[in-house]
Amino acid sequence: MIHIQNYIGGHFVSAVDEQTLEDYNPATGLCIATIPRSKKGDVEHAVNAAKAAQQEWGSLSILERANWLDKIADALEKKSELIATTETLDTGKPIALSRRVDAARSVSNFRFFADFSRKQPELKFEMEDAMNYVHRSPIGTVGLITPWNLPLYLLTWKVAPALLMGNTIVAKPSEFTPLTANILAETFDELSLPPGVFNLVHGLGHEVGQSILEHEFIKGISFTGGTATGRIVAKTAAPMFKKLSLELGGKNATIILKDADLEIAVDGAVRAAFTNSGQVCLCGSRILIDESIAEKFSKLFVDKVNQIRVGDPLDEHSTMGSVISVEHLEKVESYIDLALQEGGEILTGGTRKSTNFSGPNGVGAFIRPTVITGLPHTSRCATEEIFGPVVTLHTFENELQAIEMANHSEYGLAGSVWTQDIERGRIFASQIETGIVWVNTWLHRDLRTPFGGVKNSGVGREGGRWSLEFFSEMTNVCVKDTLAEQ
Ligand code: TXE
Repeated sequence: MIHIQNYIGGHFVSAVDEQTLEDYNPATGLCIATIPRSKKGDVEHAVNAAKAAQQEWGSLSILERANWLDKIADALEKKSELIATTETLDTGKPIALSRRVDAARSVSNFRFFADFSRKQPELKFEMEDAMNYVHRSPIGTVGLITPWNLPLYLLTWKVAPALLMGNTIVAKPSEFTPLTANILAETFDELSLPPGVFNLVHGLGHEVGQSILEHEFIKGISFTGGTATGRIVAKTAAPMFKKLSLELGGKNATIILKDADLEIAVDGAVRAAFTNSGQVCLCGSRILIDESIAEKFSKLFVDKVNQIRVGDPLDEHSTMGSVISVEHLEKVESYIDLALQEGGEILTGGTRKSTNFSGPNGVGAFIRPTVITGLPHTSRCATEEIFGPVVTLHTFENELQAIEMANHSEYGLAGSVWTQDIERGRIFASQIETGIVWVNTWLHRDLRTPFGGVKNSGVGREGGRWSLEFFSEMTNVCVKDTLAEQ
């Protein structure tokens, strides 16, 4: 059992009122850590530390800060195995996934933004008799609030550009997954990042999270989490004219066109459906299939799903671990029960009760990957975000209907299209109302591209220059060429 502390002003400290929360390993049900149950007073301390550090950090050149990002990347890379193991203990995700995705991407987030910043041309616009220079400066102190599905991956996705652009930070990870954020704070401490540049406060969303949103000195909020919470964030921060970036939920369609290479499409659809037990906002949780190939695709898909090894997350051969908590598992199971009430048919998987499955060691939040068919694409299971290893299959008669079905969603984050005619795929993809569409692939990421959603999936984009723009303020300096008049 480890006792995590906040990291404020370069010191590890308890919450002001010494209150704590317990952190559990969802695969074993055991308490593995305690964290501070921070509140408003802790946020005040963190903001004061950030204020004190702002001038010095903000006055460094972007190249000096880029060098800092490289140093952080190097230090995190040396801790990759520790990060992967810790992430697996905190989330229940398979160790192979923690290594390949969470630990690796936490390093590349810092390295990418360091390199990317060195290639940015000076932003200027020439007139006949004047030159406009666009100057970027820090926002100041920013609040970064992150979820439990990809804890360090998503925290570093925000921390790297925020630091690069000269901001100071008050960060709050999910209370379900505090451990790797603590490793990040330890790394900053070891590197002697100037005290107050990065501050980490742990605790409950509606307590310390809300206090971050409400603090007048925090000038920008970058939030990733559920749509419902996103509404609270927007309602609190918008009237204070804070800069706001919201990456919220999704209900993404995987669309199988009739000329798809079935082997490739099945592989891709299974990855998109069940990676991280379906707990990725980009997961393909509804699969739309051309009716002419539906029977063949469904059989191949179910056979592939049945090869998924739900096991001990620390076992390198496990391809699926537990979900984040028993409470979340019960929410997922409630949708499986609802699907049956709505007339759906389970092709494989089901609740723990119906499959008599309780996981590799008889405890923990484990459930088999579940495939449901026979539901209309307008059903609750096909339109609400379940955020677990559950997908629904639907058929369409033609591409127009497929686009209508794909766009029949309050969400608009991502999607994927599978076809052997890539030009047709690209044109088809451009009609899907989301922020991201992959053609013949999924979660293939170029960090320079804009990342984010529309509708209830969020507001704004991060990634590449969009992150640099979000985490800075621009001043346009227009210089008149007085000689031009003579
Ligand atoms: O997100 P929450 P959770 C979806 C998914 C999941 C649902 C809830 O549907 O079931 O969101 O997941 C903090 N003021 N996604 O619980 O509740 C909270 O402490 C300030 C999609 O993780 O939104 C945590 O740090 N902060 C998502 C963060 O917000 C508040 C990934 C996210 O918590 C707060 C994860 C408040 N009032 C879940 N209330 C994605 N898009 O990737 C909570 N928080």
